[in-house]
Amino acid sequence: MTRHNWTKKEILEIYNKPLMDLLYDAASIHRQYHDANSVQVSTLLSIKTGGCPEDCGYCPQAARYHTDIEGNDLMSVQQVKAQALRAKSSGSSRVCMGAAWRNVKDGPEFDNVLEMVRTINKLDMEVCCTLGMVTENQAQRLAEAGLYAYNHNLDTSEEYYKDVISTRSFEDRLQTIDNVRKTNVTVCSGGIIGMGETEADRAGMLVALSTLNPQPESVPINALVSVEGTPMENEKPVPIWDMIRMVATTRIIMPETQVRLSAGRTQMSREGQAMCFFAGANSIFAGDKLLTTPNPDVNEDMEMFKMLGLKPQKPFTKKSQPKTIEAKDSNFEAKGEKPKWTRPNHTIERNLEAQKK
Ligand code: SAM
Ligand code: DTB
Ligand code: SF4
Repeated sequence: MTRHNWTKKEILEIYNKPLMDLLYDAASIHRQYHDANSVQVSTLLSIKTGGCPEDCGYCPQAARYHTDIEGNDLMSVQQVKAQALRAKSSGSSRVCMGAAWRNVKDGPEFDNVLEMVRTINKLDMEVCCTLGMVTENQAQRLAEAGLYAYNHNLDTSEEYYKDVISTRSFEDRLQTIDNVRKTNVTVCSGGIIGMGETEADRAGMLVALSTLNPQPESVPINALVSVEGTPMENEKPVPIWDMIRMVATTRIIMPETQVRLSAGRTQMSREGQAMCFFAGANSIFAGDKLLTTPNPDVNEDMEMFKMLGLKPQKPFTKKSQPKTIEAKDSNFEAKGEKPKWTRPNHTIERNLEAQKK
């Protein structure tokens, strides 16, 4: 049974169980709800890279930090189609398109993204977007284009959020998730560990995710990729044990969810990743690049799958394929809304220092 009233205390108790008990419990639940030998494989595509106005302390794409990434304007629909076909031929069932935007703005760029969604859905692949904050109307337009999932991470606990980002609030994130929930699009929301947060913060984030009703269909657990020039450049790598515990705890409290072993896999051994799959992780990002940072090569991943006897999951295994409605038949007009997302603008010393450097 899926519970929506998990408390921080209960979650911390699970997280800190003796490891063998935790693994046994998580693997048992995993097998009740999922095929334990099947893993959903997504390919990330950064359709608009860098130059973002936000100050997320972990992110190499924030314009204010001096990182070594190559920024790009919005890709064309043809470029996206070519990349999606490559992803499909290498075994991916989903394409996740990321844009370094604070929020979606109605206009020609969003119209192009909608066309990208239509194009990929017609290739019979699951389409996911992560474009920042969206209004309900924008979420509806994405839904009618055929979007399968929208990714919008809570990233950490409500308390620690204020130490990570000053240009938007935790509440804004919840509002966007709520806007997506009003449509048929599935919700993908998770977070990052290794940003200097406490175990209580990790549990706090899991409270926020697991008490959503319905719970997100997909929960990515990222290990921070610390990038030079960002405020978090000196954070220590996350121990694999923390990743395993976080995956196992997520699996136990969100039994139906696809738990994604996300950023940070280049630092993990195959044995470490195998323990994460055993603990309930059943999706990954494949392809040698995440959005801007490295990821294991797809051939290496397929070798690992072979060794572990894992199979890539077929598209639309969990939910049927959405229908694409063409732009000319759309039921939703662009509203040109200017929503009042908050700008808390509090001071985060390490973000200010990174900006000055
Ligand atoms: N701009 C949109 C937003 O913030 O929602 C979409 C793109 S943003 C890069 C998507 C997610 O990537 C973030 O919410 C964060 O969880 C993750 N991410 C970004 N930089 C990361 C890093 N250095 N390490 C791990 N995860 C990271
Ligand atoms: C998610 O939770 N992780 C992905 C995806 N959703 C968009 C992004 C990871 C980004 C890692 C840093 C980078 O490559 O820029
Ligand atoms: Fe911008 Fe998203 Fe990076 Fe934050 S995480 S700086 S919103 S691209």
